[in-house]
Amino acid sequence: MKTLLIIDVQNDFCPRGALAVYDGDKVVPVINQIINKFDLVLASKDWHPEDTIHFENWPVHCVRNTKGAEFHPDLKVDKIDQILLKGTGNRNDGYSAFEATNLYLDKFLKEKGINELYVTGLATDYCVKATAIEASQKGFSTHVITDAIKAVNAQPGDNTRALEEMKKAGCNLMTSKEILLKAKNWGRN
Ligand code: VGL
Ligand code: ZN
Repeated sequence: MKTLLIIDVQNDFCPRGALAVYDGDKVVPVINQIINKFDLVLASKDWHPEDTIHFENWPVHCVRNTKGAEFHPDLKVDKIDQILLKGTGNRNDGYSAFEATNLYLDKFLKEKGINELYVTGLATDYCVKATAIEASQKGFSTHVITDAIKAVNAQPGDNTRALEEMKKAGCNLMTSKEILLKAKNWGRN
């Protein structure tokens, strides 16, 4: 089963959001263009309580049940099979989608016999990186779609370093164009 993982494409990470990622919204049309090629689509949400140690390091963002925590309005949400809520506790960051608390992601994927993941979303240097590296470490063949991710870049160079770290961890970096070409052999278009 070809599985797409969409990380945190939420209002607060898009322009005018509380923790806006530069050009964060630009991932939306790219994800929308490939979303139909996958058999299973999982999308995570950063889903924080109002009070969490996470907000010692970040502006308040993606508080559960707020507008900022909703998916970007243009994301094709009707194609999402399962939502993963993460960062839901008061005492952890919950950067990786494997830390989702509404579903045990590792077990969920293994029970379905899924061993390959395609990762997209926000942000490259935090939740995308944490999820992709953990996926690779857990034995999933992990592809990161480089034109479907954007970085916070709190420090210059964070984007480049994140891509390097993911590669080092065994993740395969590819583009949405390559997905569209590959998908022709997946027996569905
Ligand atoms: C994220 C910073 C704080 C992310 C979440 O989704 O990458 N970054 N919380
Ligand atoms: Zn967060």
